[in-house]
Amino acid sequence: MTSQNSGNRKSRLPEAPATRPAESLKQDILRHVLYSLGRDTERPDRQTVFRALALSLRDRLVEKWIASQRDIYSRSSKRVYYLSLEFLPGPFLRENLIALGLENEAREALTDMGFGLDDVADEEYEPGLGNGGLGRLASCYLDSMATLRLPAYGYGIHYAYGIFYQLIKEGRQVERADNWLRGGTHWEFERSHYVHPVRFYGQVREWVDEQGRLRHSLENATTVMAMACDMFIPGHKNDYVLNMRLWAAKTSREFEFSFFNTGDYIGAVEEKIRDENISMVLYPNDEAPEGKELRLKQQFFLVSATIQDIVRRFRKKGIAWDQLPRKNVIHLNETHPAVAIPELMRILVDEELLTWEEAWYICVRTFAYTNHTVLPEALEVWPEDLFRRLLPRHLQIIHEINRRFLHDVRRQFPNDPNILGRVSLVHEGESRWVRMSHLAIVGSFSVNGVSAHHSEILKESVFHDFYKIFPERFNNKTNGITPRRWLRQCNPTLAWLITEHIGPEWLTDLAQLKKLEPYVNSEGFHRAWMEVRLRNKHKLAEYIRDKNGITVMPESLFDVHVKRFHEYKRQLLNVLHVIALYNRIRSSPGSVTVPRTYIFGGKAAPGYYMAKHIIRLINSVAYTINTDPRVGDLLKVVFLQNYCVTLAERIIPATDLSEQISTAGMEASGTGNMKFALNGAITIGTHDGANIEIMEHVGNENLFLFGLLSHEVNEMRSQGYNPRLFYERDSELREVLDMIAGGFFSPSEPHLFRDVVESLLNHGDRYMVLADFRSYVYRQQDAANAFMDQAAWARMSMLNTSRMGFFSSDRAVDEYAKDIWGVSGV
Ligand code: TH1
Repeated sequence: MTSQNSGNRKSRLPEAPATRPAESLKQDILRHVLYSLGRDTERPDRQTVFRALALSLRDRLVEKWIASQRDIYSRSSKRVYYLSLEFLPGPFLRENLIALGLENEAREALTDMGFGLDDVADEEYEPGLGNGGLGRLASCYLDSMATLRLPAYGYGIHYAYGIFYQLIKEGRQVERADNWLRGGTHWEFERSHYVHPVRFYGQVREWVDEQGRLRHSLENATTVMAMACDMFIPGHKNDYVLNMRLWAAKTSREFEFSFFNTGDYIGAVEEKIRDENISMVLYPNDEAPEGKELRLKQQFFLVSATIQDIVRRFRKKGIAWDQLPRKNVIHLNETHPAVAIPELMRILVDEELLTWEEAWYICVRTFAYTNHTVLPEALEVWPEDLFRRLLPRHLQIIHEINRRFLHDVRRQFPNDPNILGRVSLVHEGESRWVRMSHLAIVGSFSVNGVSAHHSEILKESVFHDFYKIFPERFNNKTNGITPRRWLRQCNPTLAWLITEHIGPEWLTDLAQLKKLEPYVNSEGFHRAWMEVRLRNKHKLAEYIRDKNGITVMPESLFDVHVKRFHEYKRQLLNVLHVIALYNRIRSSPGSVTVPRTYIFGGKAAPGYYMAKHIIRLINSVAYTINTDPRVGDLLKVVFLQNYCVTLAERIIPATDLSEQISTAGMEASGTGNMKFALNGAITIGTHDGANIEIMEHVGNENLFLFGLLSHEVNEMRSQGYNPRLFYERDSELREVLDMIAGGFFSPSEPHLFRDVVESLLNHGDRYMVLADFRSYVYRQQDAANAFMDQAAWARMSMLNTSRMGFFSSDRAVDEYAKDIWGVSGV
């Protein structure tokens, strides 16, 4: 490494040899096969070649990362710290090749060695360190932060086991541990010398120091070490690389020899193992906190290690603490890392001896918070007792924040005494709970929602009191997705067709897709567009035949519903319609003219009974329909197991109709909706989350919206929603529900799905499935009619793609950078 160049943006670390890039890449691969992996270069297997290629790319990434860090340092830029309990990066190989501009070189190098790039890329097993949209959003944002050259860092947890691997066995979801590290790690650097202590439990000692100050310290704490594991996120062809630092828990007890001296050697080792459990597994609950002690430990573990890193970098500058917010912003992805607020207070007050007022002034200018959900059961709360036991000093600090906050609120709203109970950071009832969203709002200078509609709901209902108190904090940042992964990488032929017509600038300026619009009237472009789409559908059909043994027609309408299973996402509404179509085919052959392939995918939280039951229902319906000879090619239903980023990349480019049918007011944004539309699928969806903005951009005539609006949902509920009325009035719906309840799809266990119907008819149908059924059926008929006119459908498809520019994560991150973070590219 050449140090005389440090700080110079143009500085490159060791010059690459003057050979052809493909040749030098091949030499690197062979070197890694031999020296890093210890294998014979004569006949490496595919997995070995994949790993050697990954290591060769890591070499290039780390060089660029060091140079990027020097740039940030020398410019003394304000830094962004993005804290998230989840990241879902997906497979790295193709993404990194594209970003580094080495795709063709890799293809050539591998061909030389007798391998195909596609086969080698298929060897990669993705890190599933997130549940769904929230974690994937964090990864799209890192990609954009790197492409925009922002001085940013992602911080998360290095779970040894990510989201479970889902198997479907006899129609049921079965969970298997996801041992993503079993093949070794080829993308990251484990920094075993680089550890921070994290302290839990213990008691708070209050004492008075020589200057007469009241001091607080933690005694008898348990210490666990956090070890950094770094992964590199390159910007798109800009030589800039960011770091995603994931913390792995390591025991500190090696240093405690006394432990071993007691003679209980095995006991001591067991304790060591227990410490390392903290980062063992990702909690598999999407939008439903489990309230387990280990989860709170994980949150604090991430926060404590990260804040130590931030403070260490800040101290190196040697400037006053009140400059912290000018030089740093800490972004909280949901409330999961919100304990960062009392942790920074603790460091400033207890360790740096700032006054409370000074410390609070700094905190509130340093943190920003994104809310991702309004589901009441997803709002995170912790039992106060648990908090006190695990983080006694932090609870004291939260109480003091609350005391001062409520004091101010009382003065601001002297005539509304009830507001105090509503906004308190601690819910006081039979039991006491710490409300993490209230903590996050009170401790941040910015609170944003993730779509225009969602941000309005925050202001008008969920956080209305806070909006009255801090109106200036609330803002919207509509989610976005990275076009590098979600078009260029997952749909290379469509990307190529686009680039051929409008050039490659869309990759970093997605609004350029608008330039495609003149071509929607060109017959040649039409044909090429539909050929690419059909080829993608052929590939997916092959995959389905391989994995599920089901033959589907590539020419049929591919109707796709892939996302986490949750009742509010209403996979159940979809399957009710599938059954209605099935009944039409049986009762009046000829009435259904558009052949359809239904594709479902998604995981249910292992403890979420109804979500798992709906997966089982879909598989039972699929079996009945796929084996009924009267149906033939008109209808096929497929459940693809283990939906993940890798699988999404296969499915999305082959989709005609994208199902985004959550109950209005419940999906904060959705990001799958954007991925499908960007790839030319047409949306059938509700007036919810980002669907509304997608409609505004692509045009109402280019998607199919249906169903109640969110205020209608609220009105219907408050007037006393009676789902039975819909059942009684709609004979087609009645037949469908009676079949499910009567065991039509579960002949050997006739009562199996009765509770699904019960939840709709007798338990209030919380998600308004029956209220929206009829308008969904009509809209589905519109979609089928539209599909019959293939030229018109192609036009809609092209217009969707060309008008999706707004939904780039580059646009979203640029808004965060300008409006919230106050940073610009280096
Ligand atoms: C999701 C939201 O459901 C989705 O609408 C949104 O597009 C996405 O976040 C990104 O903004 C959420 N995922 C989680 C996961 C947990 C807790 C809350 C949410 S909200 C664990």
